[in-house]
Amino acid sequence: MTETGKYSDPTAIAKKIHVPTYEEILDRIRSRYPRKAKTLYDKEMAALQRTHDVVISKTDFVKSLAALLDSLHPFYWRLIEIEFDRQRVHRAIKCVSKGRKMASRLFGKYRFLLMAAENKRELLRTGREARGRILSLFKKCRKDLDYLRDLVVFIQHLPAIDASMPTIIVAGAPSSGKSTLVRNATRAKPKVAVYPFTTTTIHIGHFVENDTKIQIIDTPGLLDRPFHEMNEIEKKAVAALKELDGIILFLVDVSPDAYLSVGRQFDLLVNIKGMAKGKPIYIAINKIDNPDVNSLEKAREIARDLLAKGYVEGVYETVTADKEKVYSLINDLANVLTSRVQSRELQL
Ligand SMILES: Nc1nc2c(ncn2[C@@H]2O[C@H](COP(=O)(O)OP(=O)(O)OP(=O)(O)O)[C@@H](O)[C@H]2O)c(=O)[nH]1
Ligand SMILES: [Mg+2]
Repeated sequence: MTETGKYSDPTAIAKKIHVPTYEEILDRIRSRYPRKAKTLYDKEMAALQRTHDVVISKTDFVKSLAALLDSLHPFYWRLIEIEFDRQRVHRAIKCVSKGRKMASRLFGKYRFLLMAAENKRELLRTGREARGRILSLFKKCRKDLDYLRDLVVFIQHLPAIDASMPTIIVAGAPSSGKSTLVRNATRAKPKVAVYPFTTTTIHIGHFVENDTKIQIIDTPGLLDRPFHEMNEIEKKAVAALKELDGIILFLVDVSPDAYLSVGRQFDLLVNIKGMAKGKPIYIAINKIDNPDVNSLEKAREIARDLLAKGYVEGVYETVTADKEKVYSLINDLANVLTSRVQSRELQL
């Protein structure tokens, strides 16, 4: 199975999924409650049938949601797990699925009991009991429905990555110029600002050149601290660095306004190397149009050393604010990616 086939676009699928609240299910049953029926038996039977039909159709979403969750790329799971508990999600799915199964069973049982009811009182009591028991199955899942509803809305807004497309993941400290690079290399327009932590989520742009199409991922800025100290925004960058296939472009800000010192930016690079699961890393020493001379010298020295040791695959110097320089950098990396894809294909 190809990666594309395996991981279809979850946002598009999630947009077709509607998770009702418990109240919505109740309202729907009430709005369709039979008003006219020839006999009390007909009325009770119709009410039972409607209750059953509505709960089953309103919870039909659980099948497509379970299938969607089963097929999610690990990158998406990692983003989801920043805000949702995976076990809780599975418990919620189970509550609804079990409710559906039990509802059908109760429906069969009470249909028979209604037929067998000997008088008006028994008919009314049996009908009420049947509907009550079916509804209570889903009343129990009330919070689960809310949880799944929030999850589906969250998935609807996830970034639409294509796991099979050659990818450059742009990473670095806050304010190092990541979004400026993505803006200048693609048509994506992530926000750029002088203050740190401008980017709060993953953004995707596409660089297209002749037959080559590359995905460029803008990530939130990272600090050189361990995972358990990171905030939710930083964890989104980690999700991309860990789970997406591709190469990492690490920007080092050598301007006098750099948010982290050069030393700390390279400490961050060591952290990233640990997350990268073997993905090639390229350094781009950035903002050389406005360098702090000491920072620039130090960055060059460390980067050269890392390259010599084979710790990183390449070192560039750039100005992300300069469209032409960005173009030439990305074009170069595009060639790296293309030859990487070709050598993989040869191996297969
Ligand atoms: N001098 C100079 N400034 C730049 C360059 N690239 C970006 N900047 C400036 O650096 C600041 C931060 O740029 P962003 O692109 O928002 O940086 P970022 O890495 O996306 O920042 P976060 O999203 O906060 O992590 C902005 O004021 C940019 O105008 C450059 O090549 N040279
Ligand atoms: Mg940014």
